[in-house]
Amino acid sequence: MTTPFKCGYAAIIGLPNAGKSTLMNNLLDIHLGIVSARPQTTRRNALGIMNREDMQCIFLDTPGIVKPKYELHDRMNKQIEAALKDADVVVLMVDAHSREHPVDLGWPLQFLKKHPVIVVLNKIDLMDKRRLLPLTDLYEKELAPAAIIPVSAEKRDGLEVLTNELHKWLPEGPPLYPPDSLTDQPERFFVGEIIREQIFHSYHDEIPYSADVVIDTFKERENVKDYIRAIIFVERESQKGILIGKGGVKLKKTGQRARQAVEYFLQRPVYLELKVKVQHNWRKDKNALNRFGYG
Ligand SMILES: Nc1nc2c(ncn2[C@@H]2O[C@H](COP(=O)(O)OP(=O)(O)OP(=O)(O)O)[C@@H](O)[C@H]2O)c(=O)[nH]1
Ligand SMILES: [Mg+2]
Repeated sequence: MTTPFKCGYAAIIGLPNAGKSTLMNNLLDIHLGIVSARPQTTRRNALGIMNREDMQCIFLDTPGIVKPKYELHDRMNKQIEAALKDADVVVLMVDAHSREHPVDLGWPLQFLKKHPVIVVLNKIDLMDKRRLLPLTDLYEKELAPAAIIPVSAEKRDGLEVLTNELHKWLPEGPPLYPPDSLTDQPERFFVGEIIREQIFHSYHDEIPYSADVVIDTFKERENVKDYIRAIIFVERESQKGILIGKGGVKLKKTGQRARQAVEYFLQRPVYLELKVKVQHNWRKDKNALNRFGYG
């Protein structure tokens, strides 16, 4: 008997910092979702396609579930909701190494009743394996999921078990995308995210949270490097000063790192220009959020 071809959507959801983006990247072997050691790194869904002989699994890496403090958080939650609505199966990512279990999921809990849920206990490389059995019991009782799978997304441990489990829960059907596609989102989306990731790595405190990136120009040119202009929006003048640094040195360094990461992603050289602008309190501003692409 041949295994049937399966195709469908898997939403990866969970609290901030659980390792959702790391999981998707390592499942697909490409850095599509941006990663940092801080919570609330992902703000927009990233779509990644895994192609196997017997399956096309379309992952949605979502922002971490947060209790909304301002409009940006509402928009992030809307991204999660949209992913859950599309999902055939939900991958609920839990940082098993954290001390608080079961995790407080809040509003997405109602959606979990409508889908098969695979609980992924992540970061097992950091913990005593004897803690896994009681944790599995706890999540079994709380959610009665389709499966509970311990993994280390970072060390790529347990990922094959997870993909085999996903195969069980996706519907039968032909691939929705050509089998060599990795995503359906445009390059400019990922370029903006890569620049934002560099900001997470290069600045401290509130700066990464107060900054957003909009790709203003993306010109593909023949015989010369592509030209990309990105605007980094911050909330206050003082933040603009921090971002740029004395004599522009800090921004230049960030720009160099971002350019290298963008070139690695696009596999071609680019000319990257970064501009910093102030958009007062953009995180609370509906119009600004619309313009920044938080639909
Ligand atoms: N030790 C260890 N660290 C991990 C593992 N998975 C993820 N991490 C780390 O956890 C941090 C958060 O990872 P992300 O993938 O950004 O987490 P996320 O769930 O996407 O976070 P948000 O986008 O903020 O919701 C990063 O520093 C990762 O390197 C793992 O299996 N083991
Ligand atoms: Mg993320």
